Amino acid sequence: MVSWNTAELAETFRRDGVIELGQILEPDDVEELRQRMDRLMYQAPGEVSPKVRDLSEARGKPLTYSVMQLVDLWSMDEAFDRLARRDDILDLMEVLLGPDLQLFRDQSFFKPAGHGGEIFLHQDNRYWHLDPPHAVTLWIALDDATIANGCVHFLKGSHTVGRVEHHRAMGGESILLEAEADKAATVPIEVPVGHATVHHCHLVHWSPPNHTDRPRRGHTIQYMAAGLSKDGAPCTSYPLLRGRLRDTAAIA
Ligand SMILES: O=C(O)CCC(=O)C(=O)O
Repeated sequence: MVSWNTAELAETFRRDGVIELGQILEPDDVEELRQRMDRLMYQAPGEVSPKVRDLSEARGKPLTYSVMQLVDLWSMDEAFDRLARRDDILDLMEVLLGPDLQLFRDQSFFKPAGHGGEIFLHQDNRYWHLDPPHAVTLWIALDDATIANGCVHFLKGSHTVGRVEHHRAMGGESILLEAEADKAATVPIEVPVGHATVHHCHLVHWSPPNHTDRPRRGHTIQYMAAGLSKDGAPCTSYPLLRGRLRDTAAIA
């Protein structure tokens, strides 16, 4: 259990759209989660599970798995489920999002040693279409995340400007989108192993390739205020973590 100065964190979150939480996992927890993540990502040594998506996929190019994404680990593994429901984390989420909370999803991002690729500049909600955009990502480092191995870079304050235009990255060849925003103004936040950050779903961010001989594993959990809609449909089927489901009008 970690206890934070939540008033200070909430103030920084409102201003910057991103906060640093410090250490939230003990070394033993990190080791256990790494092993479980690796077992979910690989069905046999060197053989990527069919559930893994290759975010480095580009039209007409063979898959390289330079950025591996696995979604909803909480539904496949009890340790990830326990992590998503941790009381101290939910207490903090209540401060940021209000008393009624749902789990939108969790997802792991794995940039392999040597050839980990880029995640282009984007707003998360450009992919998710949550309305209103009352959702955040808890980003937990399962390896030291550094500039050299692809830590996340943020455009602080950009969560306040609403939706930003996006286009398909790599001249239209990538499966990923790229935001029309000032990449040069983004700042890296290096995250030591076991530490975490939280960012708003409208905050513009990206992460560079992994040029090191070490993997970069990040596990993320997406929390939302209860009662949002996604693609116009109410989010009624997502796990309720705290409070109750109200309608969207009560949150806005
Ligand atoms: O882990 C990364 O490199 C990027 C993750 C990301 O885009 C996110 O958590 O929203």
